[in-house]
Amino acid sequence: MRYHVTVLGSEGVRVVMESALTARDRVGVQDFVLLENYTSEAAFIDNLRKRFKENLIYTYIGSVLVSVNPYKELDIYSRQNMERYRGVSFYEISPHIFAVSDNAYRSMRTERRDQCILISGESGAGKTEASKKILQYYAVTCPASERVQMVKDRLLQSNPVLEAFGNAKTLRNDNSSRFGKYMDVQFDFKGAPVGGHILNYLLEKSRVVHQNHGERNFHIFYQLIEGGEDDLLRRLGLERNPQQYQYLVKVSEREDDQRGCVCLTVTPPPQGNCPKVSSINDRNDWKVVRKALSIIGFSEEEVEELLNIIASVLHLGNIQFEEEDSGSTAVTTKAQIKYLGRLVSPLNLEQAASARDALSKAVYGRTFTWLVNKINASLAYKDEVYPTSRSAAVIGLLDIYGFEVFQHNSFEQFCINYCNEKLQQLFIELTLKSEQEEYESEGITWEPVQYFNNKIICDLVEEKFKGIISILDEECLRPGDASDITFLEKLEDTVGGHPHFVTHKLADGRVRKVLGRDEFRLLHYAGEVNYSVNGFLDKNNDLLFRNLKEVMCQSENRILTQCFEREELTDKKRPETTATQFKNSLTKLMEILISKEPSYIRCIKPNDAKQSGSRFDEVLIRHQVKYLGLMENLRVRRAGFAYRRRYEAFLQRYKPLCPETWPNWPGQLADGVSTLVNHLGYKPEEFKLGRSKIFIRFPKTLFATEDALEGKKHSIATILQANWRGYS
Ligand code: AOV
Ligand code: MG
Repeated sequence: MRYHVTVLGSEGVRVVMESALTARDRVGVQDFVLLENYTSEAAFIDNLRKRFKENLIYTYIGSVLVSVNPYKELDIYSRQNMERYRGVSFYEISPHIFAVSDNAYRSMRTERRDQCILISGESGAGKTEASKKILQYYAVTCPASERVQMVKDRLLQSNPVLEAFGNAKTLRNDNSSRFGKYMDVQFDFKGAPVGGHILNYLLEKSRVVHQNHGERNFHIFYQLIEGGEDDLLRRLGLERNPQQYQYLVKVSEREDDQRGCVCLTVTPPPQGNCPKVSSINDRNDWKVVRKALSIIGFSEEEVEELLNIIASVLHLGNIQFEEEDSGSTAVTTKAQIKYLGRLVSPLNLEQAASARDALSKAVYGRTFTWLVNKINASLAYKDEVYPTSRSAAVIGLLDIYGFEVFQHNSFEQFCINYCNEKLQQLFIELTLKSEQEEYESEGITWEPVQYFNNKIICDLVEEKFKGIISILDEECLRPGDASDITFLEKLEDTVGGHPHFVTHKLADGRVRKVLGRDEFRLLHYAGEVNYSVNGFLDKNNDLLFRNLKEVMCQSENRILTQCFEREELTDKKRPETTATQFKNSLTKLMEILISKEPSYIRCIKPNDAKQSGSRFDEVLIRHQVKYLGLMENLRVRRAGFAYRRRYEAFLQRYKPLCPETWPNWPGQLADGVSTLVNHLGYKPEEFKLGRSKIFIRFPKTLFATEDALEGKKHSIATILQANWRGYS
């Protein structure tokens, strides 16, 4: 029996009194490239399962980190563990998000190159948690002065604030990001974080006025109502009962209430049931958010004005209308908000309610953007000595809303899933490109691997004139009888034959029953989604009545006056549609990401029940492995070679195994490696020497070398002292 010591995160240094091989059998390999049967999906999933059962949620595919959501707190994110990963070579220690963070940080420092960490995976897979762990890692391990400490605090505290206003419970995730977020952390020449900047993408505003059954509005509403001090609630005119607010009750029930009511002259007490979420403690979260706002630098007055807006949105939602004899509408609710009294234009009930909701959405959406700007101002890098100087380099963190499919999918899911297509495309282009370049620069010949390239789906959505967004915009601009249904018809005419687009109409004129007459289906890289076109035109137009805008411009609330500027009233130019704005912002995002050196974290969701423990739903996981392209990723990465390592690293690790390289090799590194592997008896077909790296074809060659190295160690005491970090 040999003694094998591994550093396995939560368990700290664990002495496994068994052979290295047995350990590998039990906990799998820490890098998929070391799988003997690397083309087998079953072997891949088996490895993932073995590790997941041991709470080893992280595994590499080369430099890509695969992470499986444990749905429970693991003791692997301690300060002590962060220190352990600091400055340690990527492969010398068990896989961890800290290793990826540290690696990006060191690349930034040594190569002076901007980095970005791209986190992808479907809703609930752990992207947002991952991005927070990375930020925490930098906050703890990077050097700090007093001023830097303030920046670190603000960077960290921006998360609870943005999550309060931009996250909500969905059926997929109790803390689902309803906006996309790209955050640059700016570092100075000493490697200290000195500033930050956030770009936000398309907030799902419709949630303010409507949520699907079992979902919630944005967290902040419940936090304020549950946690807000009595005094504050009194000032805001709020009651401590979410059920009192139409925007917080289940919409399906709200609609039930209203069905059959010809005119709503009294405000019926909303009967809906606001879903309580066991994983969320709104009262505690309120305290966290309140403190975070102060740390970021919000004044008491600003917080009060901000909360005033949140309260106003709730009041707005409770405003009811009645039909007058003339057919126009009057506000019947006791005018809780004076400015709404001005809504006297001749609208029918439905139009009045939708104007009210449009106002709520606009107010909330613009306040969210204001919030991001305010946080950015507080994070802005300011060099007091050299006011014009820039930070030395940045690390960008991308955490977007993950791919999502619900029973009912609308414009929001269309945008979210399109965004995920773009990110997947970037992943494909960059991984393929960089792998290809690596083999070329090392002078190694290899067989290119075929990927499913999802560019075809991106084109279907975004292509000029012919893509879905263009067609939607065209319908939005068309005067006359344009409607959601005419949009669908136009789609059928234009992209009906596209292999990734389906409607209820079959080519031979028959009807496909599984799809409604108001639906189209997209065959996304990550799966099929049926979208209902209802509301597409309105959501894309995102218009607000001019008189409502005017009223907002006159508001005394200083945040609102910044959100609704007077110039907007005189601007004759039609604003860009929502989808086009989103498309353009994504194009810019791709440019930003491409200019940086990327690292990847691919998040996987183990089950749909948000359940901890060992629920490893194989069907669900296989699906994700497939669409994330992990098997292709692995094949490209191997391209015939299981393992590669820079000469100096390889020599440093294995030089004790050869008398000529121990303790030091005096000559060229390549010659040293050559001498070493000859001594170890590597056969010519087992390896190749590139320009700066050795490429090893089979995992077993490397395992044999690892075992030989281990054999060199004489006793457990020696091993423990050396704190040997080996393959788990
Ligand atoms: P997402 O960001 O990928 O979904 P989250 O990061 O919000 O998903 O993760 C969902 C939930 O899973 C979290 O609230 C945690 O309870 C749990 N979780 C995720 N990662 C970890 C971890 N490393 N350790 C412990 N628990 C974890 V979305 O924003 O919906 O696309 O849009
Ligand atoms: Mg998220």
